[in-house]
Amino acid sequence: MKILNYINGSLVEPIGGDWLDNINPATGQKYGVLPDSRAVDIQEAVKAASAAFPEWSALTQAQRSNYLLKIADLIEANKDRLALAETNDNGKPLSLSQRMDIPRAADNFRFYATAALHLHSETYDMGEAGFNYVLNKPIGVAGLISPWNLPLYLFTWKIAPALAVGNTVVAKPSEITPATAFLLAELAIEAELPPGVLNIVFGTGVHAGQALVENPHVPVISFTGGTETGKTLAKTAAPMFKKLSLELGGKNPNIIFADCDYDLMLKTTVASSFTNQGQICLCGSRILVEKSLYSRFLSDFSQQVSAMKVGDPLEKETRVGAIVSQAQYEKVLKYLSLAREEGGKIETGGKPLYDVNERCAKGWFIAPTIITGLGPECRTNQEEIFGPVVTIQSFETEEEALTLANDSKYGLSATVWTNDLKRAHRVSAKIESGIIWVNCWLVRDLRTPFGGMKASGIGREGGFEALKFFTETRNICIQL
Ligand code: TXE
Repeated sequence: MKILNYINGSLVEPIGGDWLDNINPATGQKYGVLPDSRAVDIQEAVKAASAAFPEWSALTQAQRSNYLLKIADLIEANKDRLALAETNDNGKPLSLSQRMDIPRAADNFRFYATAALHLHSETYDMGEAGFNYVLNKPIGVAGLISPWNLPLYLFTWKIAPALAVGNTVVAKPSEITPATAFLLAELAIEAELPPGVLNIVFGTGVHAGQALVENPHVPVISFTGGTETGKTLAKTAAPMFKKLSLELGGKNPNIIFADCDYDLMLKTTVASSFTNQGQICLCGSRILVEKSLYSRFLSDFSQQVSAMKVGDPLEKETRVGAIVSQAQYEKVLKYLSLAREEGGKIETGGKPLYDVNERCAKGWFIAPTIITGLGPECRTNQEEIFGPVVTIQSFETEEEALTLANDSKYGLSATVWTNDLKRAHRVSAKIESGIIWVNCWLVRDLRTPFGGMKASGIGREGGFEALKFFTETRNICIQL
């Protein structure tokens, strides 16, 4: 697959003629190329987006929404092609791409196309003094940067709200998983989206990403990725007074009380620990179990995890696919060595797998891993590993559970398992996370605000928050 930039409605090569290899992590083999775009490519895209902004922002909300609904329909009509591209790029099981990533990409466009029709404003009658009203207007060119773990899902989650309320867009997907973004560009052309409204530029963070963030004609930036990268990005954007949303890493607690619905908890905990090879910022990587339940849980959980099929992402029985890149693979293996050095006990997994099948002989696979015997202060429990690795710690009291849960620089999501209604509310309100699931995981309602606290980022995506993020308000006061 030769991926091209999508600028001003056309598919074009990088101006400087630099290319990157696109690698399939399941086979470890190159299967395409993508532009290694530089500032000059970003400038062309920003120019096109700026030129398209007046007309796009002047359309009625219904006219813009119709374009987004068309794209949603095209995503659904091309779901098999998109799911295969997602899996070839990311290494996740094809069944997961089909079940989660691609349907959610269509939902993102459909949700924001319709939500934007209901974005309300405010007016206040001040009697003699006159009246106040608030105008929500699009900002201009939105710079959107997305990561490799849920490529099309997170890419469209930024593009849809930004376009819906009238901004034009320059979007840069992760260079590690570019394929579905390229297919989305082809669908935008098929939807006859006016040239320059959406521009997709491929390349690395240090070149294309950095150029987008520092471009003076891009007043709003939405980023999802690593916390360290978020810091770099904020350093560039802050002195330019850009509007900034940062969705960063997480090290999420999964708190299990003894009175939980055990079978539901066990089944869901396997999923919340290892879905997408544990490469979802919402995975529950720190499992905290009430002492009285610890031995039973450890035995049952270990047994279920060691039975998970780690395999070729194209095979339908596969539950755990390939790690997204050689760099991420080596990063996770380094953390497994660190866990051993810190005194951790590997209950299951803890090693790379080489004998997946012939096609995947050179792919990057790691057995889902459970580690016990580590305290909250160690690096294994403090740092985001972002792979198929969880630790288990036990607690005796609710206060101890909360202390362990909040002992993290991150604050993205948390899961609480209990059938005690009062405790569910009490504990949830004290957890320092932006998203809390009780007796479930990854149950998402697109109307809700999504985001973390502490080192997990700033700002909120999702729901009307995302639409408001991509607008700026004018408060107009009129004396009668
Ligand atoms: O993210 P990066 P990576 C975590 C996870 C992972 C770590 C790094 O722990 O191991 O982040 O992952 C672009 N200016 N998460 O390397 O580097 C880059 O090209 C502008 C959690 O994928 O943050 C890519 O498009 N852009 C996260 C995007 O930023 C820059 C999901 C993300 O890349 C840039 C993924 C720069 N200076 C990883 N440097 C989550 N919260 O879901 C890089 N980029």
